[in-house]
Amino acid sequence: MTTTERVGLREAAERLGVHYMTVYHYVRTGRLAAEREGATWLVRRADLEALAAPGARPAATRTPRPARLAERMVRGDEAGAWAIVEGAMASGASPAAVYEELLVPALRGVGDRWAAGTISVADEHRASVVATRVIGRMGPRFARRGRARGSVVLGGPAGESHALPVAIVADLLRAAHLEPIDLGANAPADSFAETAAGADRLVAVLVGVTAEGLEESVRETIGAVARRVEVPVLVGGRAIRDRAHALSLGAAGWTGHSAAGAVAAVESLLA
Ligand code: B12
Repeated sequence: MTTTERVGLREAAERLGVHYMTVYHYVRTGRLAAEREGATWLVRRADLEALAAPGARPAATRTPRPARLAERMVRGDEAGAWAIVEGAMASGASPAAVYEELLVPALRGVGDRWAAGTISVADEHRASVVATRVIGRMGPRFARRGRARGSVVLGGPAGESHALPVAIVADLLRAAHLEPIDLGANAPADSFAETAAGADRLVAVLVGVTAEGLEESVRETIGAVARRVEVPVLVGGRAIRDRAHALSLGAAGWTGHSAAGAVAAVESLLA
């Protein structure tokens, strides 16, 4: 058997000298990496050996949660990813902390691994799908009762394919008792303008830019909105270097590089 060969959970339990349910728990909580084939979980021999090594079990427990989540995401293991998120919430993490301290670092870790060439674009896509499903399940937890303090139109401009940062900011805006109108990624300039023109009690339009080289698209978006409504258009996201960069594109302000910063920027308009 080579280190890349895989075994089922019963055999894994025998090799570790623990009960089947213990191994199952290791898999569900992300301590032991596993892949699902139909109804069967398969564990790589190398992962099993690492867990069986003297002193390895406490060390495996110490693997940071974002890294474990990233691993689940790259393997396309939605149930395993959700188990890690649930585990974090069971330990007291708020939905916002799940995004800021777990999901966002995990996504950034996936990007670093892609940039380092250790995972492929296919893995990145697989991870994105799992992240999308996790965000879908998290969404209702951000809902607030009562009338929102105003609405915010947000999205990625034409040419931008990163929708996850937009969805994350939308949920955090909802948690701050604002109504997000999320256009997702690759939204045409006219769609921003049309949606803003029809929005009730609009506070701001947010344009989130993750991919580099979309300056012209951002300028067009801001111009299209300005022709229809008088509302501040704020620009942010990892591809916008600083406030000067945002202002050079015609924005009224910069939302920074964190989702919390984006929410704070809208809050400051309300204040
Ligand atoms: C998932 C992903 C994808 C997915 C997107 C799927 C989806 N449905 O969203 C896919 C596979 C499609 C993709 C495609 C590409 N990607 Co990509 N992708 C990522 C990855 C791994 C995660 C993105 C993410 O969601 N991050 C988590 C978010 C939440 O973190 P964040 O970006 O820091 O976001 C915060 C800020 O934006 C902030 N914020 C502040 N103000 C505001 C305001 C608003 C309105 C918003 C929305 C956000 C915001 O809030 C966010 C939350 O904290 C990143 C790695 C990374 N470091 O993020 C690479 C990354 C962004 N991708 C990258 C690249 C190069 C690409 C591609 C060009 C090539 C490729 N890798 O396939 C293409 C096409 C890009 C294009 N033209 O749009 C680079 C970008 C580098 C650059 N110089 O442009 C990164 C950084 C990977 C890397 N390390 O090199 N990607």
